[in-house]
Amino acid sequence: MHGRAALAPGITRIAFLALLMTGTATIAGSAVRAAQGPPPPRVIEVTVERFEFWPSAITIAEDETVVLQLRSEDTQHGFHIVGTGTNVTVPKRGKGMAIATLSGLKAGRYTFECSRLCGAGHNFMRGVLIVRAADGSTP
Ligand SMILES: [Cu+2]
Repeated sequence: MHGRAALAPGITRIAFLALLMTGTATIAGSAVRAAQGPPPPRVIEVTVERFEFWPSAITIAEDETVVLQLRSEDTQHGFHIVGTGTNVTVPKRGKGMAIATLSGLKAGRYTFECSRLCGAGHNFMRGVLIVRAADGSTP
């Protein structure tokens, strides 16, 4: 116990220094990005499980780019926004996530649904995407 305790301070100091340097590099990177272009898109996390999406209502703005990160809590599912080209497979729990980037959608209400057969309630697995118009009104 005593032997280990004597070693620890040195290791901790090196780890802290490395952390400090990494942190500095990250902050510098963000500053450069901010000066060069628009802020990164908004990320919305969506949980998918039999037989629902959460949140089941998502609101975005017409001129906004949004990244949806979809994770399953059980089996494989799909995420399809009816009337758009968005249709991704959401891997089963623990196997990662699906990414759907939304941009350039016209104002309106879109239905999204599961597009991979996942069980008895599959056909009821739906939600709504509301795209607000540029003037802020909701269709
Ligand atoms: Cu399904």
